Amino acid sequence: VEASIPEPQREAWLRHQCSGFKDKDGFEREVVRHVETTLARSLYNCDESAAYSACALAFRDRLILEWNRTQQRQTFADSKRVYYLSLEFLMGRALDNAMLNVGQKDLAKAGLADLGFRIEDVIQQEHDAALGNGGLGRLAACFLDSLASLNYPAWGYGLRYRYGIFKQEIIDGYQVEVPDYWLDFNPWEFPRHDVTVDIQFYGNVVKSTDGSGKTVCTWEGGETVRAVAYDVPIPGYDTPTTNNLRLWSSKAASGEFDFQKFNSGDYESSVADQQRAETISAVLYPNDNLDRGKELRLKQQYFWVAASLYDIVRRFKKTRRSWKEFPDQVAIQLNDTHPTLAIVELQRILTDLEGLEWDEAWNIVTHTFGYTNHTVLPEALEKWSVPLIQHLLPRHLQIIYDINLFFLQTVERKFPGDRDLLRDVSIIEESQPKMIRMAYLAIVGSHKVNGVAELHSDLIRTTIFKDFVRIFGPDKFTNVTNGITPRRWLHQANPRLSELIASKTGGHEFLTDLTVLNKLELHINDKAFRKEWADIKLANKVRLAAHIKTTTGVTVNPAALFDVQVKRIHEYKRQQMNIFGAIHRYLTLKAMSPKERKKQLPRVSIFGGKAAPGYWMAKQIIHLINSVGAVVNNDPEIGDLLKVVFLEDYNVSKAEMIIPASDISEHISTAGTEASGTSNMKFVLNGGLIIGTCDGANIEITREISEQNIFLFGHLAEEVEELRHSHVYGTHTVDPELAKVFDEIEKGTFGSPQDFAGMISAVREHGDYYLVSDDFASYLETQGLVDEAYRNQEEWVSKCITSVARMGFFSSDRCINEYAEEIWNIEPLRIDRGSEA
Ligand code: 73E
Repeated sequence: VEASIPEPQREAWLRHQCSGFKDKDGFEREVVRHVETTLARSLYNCDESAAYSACALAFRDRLILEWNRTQQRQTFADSKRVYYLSLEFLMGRALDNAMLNVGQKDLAKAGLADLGFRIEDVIQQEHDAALGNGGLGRLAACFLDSLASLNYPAWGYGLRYRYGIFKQEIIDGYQVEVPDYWLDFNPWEFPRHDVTVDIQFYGNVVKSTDGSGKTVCTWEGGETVRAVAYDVPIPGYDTPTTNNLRLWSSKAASGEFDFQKFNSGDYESSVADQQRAETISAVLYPNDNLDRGKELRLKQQYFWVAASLYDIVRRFKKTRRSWKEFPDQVAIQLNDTHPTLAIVELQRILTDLEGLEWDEAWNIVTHTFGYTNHTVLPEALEKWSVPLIQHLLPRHLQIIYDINLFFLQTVERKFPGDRDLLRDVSIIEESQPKMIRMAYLAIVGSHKVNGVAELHSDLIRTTIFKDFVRIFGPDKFTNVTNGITPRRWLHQANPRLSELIASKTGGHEFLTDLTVLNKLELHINDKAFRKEWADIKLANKVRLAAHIKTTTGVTVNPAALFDVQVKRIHEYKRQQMNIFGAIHRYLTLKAMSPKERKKQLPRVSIFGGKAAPGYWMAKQIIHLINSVGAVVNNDPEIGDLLKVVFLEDYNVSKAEMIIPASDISEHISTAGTEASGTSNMKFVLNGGLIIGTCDGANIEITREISEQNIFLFGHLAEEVEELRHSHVYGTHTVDPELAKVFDEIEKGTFGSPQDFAGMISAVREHGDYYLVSDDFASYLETQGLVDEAYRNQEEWVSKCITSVARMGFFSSDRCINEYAEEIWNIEPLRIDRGSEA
């Protein structure tokens, strides 16, 4: 790498090479320098916010040096890279993570203390980077952490939204959305004003013939928008590897204004053009597991995909290799169907712009892409209308039709005369208007398709994609069970537990090899260890209780059983069943004599999660939870026996506080609906047990930790279809215990019954699609078992320790290694430590 600096200048460059801070003194010097110069603040008015900024800048400087070294080394080694395309990266806070990953949190803590700050308070100043909705976006963030920690040459590509997921306020029990403008001060991004790509939209396709008589299609775009790169360094844990997350921001291609319009006095329309361009990357769509088919969303997708591919191709071209080597140098993973246009765009680049023959180009394309499916919910499967694509991307529509034509020809050859099959697997749905089925396009254009947990991968093979298994054979479809990064979800979120584990397993090796946790089972009978384990859980609960008090005003007893359900609000996740269960508990307590009541186990029912702004039923669920809380929490007969709280604005940094404080968490989706779930893994890893259905990764968690340590209930996935059918065509009666709950709601106990009529009628009149009534008895019974088990604290703690010990499989490191081997065919590349380490 050094040899690339010209000889005459090399000595000067090397002599002045930056190296970042080496010790506490150096760190303090950097912080003070940033306060005084970068922030232009005096030391006398340096508040916590300024201390955060300066501390973040000091670490950023360090990261960017390692980032530089990593990028040089990876370019020099010329090895295969993986590109992870995701419309969402739910990163959360970066400072704590950066300090821990470079191994200098203790140093920073001491340094900040010298300067008069508590590190915890400084960390709390940071605004979450919330460029995602839920599990899909957080998975992408965990993957980036693992890719860097395992030294894989990898880049993430996404959009730099000006507004991330909205902030949720609860006002009078209702969700109110507030915009999340997060870019005021973001020390973690580096604008690359020199890295830009002009992206075309609209226009038309012109056909001509080249010198050799071949037909050439040229897309003459109608509108051009400029993509500007912003780079975010991603530090690996305990390694100098620092990968890149490149986020694209949109702006007008013609500079600030259209000067012609501006000079002719047409200020408004020149400003409007600029604003229209900037709108593309303005806001994250706040829908989780729902496709709305909006034109702006399609523009976002193409803008991001086209800029990323241009960048990837540009990097490949610098190696001067032949095109057929492209898949040996580049793997591109599609995080759901959102980036599927990348398949079409690469085919367009190779044929229209680079002059390759169709077949040769298609061979390259299909060997480059892998597609991960994250959901089977029909309302979440993306479809774009043909007229919309025709209007926005006319050349791409032609290419999609050609891809479909060639694909259907191969199907016809394999299954001659099967017209039903052709119709069923066609990328074009013959509806009014015609629709493009993006998942089908993604399957046809990729060499591997994976689901995210075993049950889910089985389901896609046997239901929504079964015809494609017949056509392509079973090997194209595979499973990679999701995982989570133990750095953020154990070491960072639960430092005391992490240290306790380190003390019993012989150091911090479990953070890079999570299977080392199994050593904990050797200490299961160690009294002092068990005591410390229980103390840590209690301390985490005390901290959450304080948060509940300051944010909701409700006093909860840290000795009570903390029952937590935090995730996006969705009918399939069944928060409604949870709150119906809480009402049932309330009614049961009310019906008891005071003497009987005294014997009951106190419980705190904790909810959190955002509803998509247009999701009326989800908002009703939030309102009911808050209304129940208002009654129950103020009932003197009930006292500590039951509290119901809704925590506002659930996000990554709140999760880091809530998850370690849970005794039991709820993962209770209708069987077959939650593809994996990843918070289930986080809760168990933090010494909480779970109550759940046989769905998603719950099944594999059960296999690992054993049935003794999980509370499973409810119908199985294979029973769901028949039950739904019987609701619609048979005689469907509501479970009698659930009927009591409905009666109470309808009596007005929790406010105006009309407010909750939709939730009740969904069960009673509209076929109970999510099987709330069918699973209710089993749910209540299992909650009873939870109470019973919690009474025996010794047993409970044993279950928790055993479960943690057996969670090694669920590291995102294991998961990323599977992708690397089975799908990407890439190898790690170690970066030497710089001179400072
Ligand atoms: O089960 C989760 C899964 O753990 C699934 O619902 C979620 O992905 C997680 C990670 O694999 C998911 N999100 C979406 N689809 N599946 C989605 C769909 C459209 C827009 C935004 C998110």
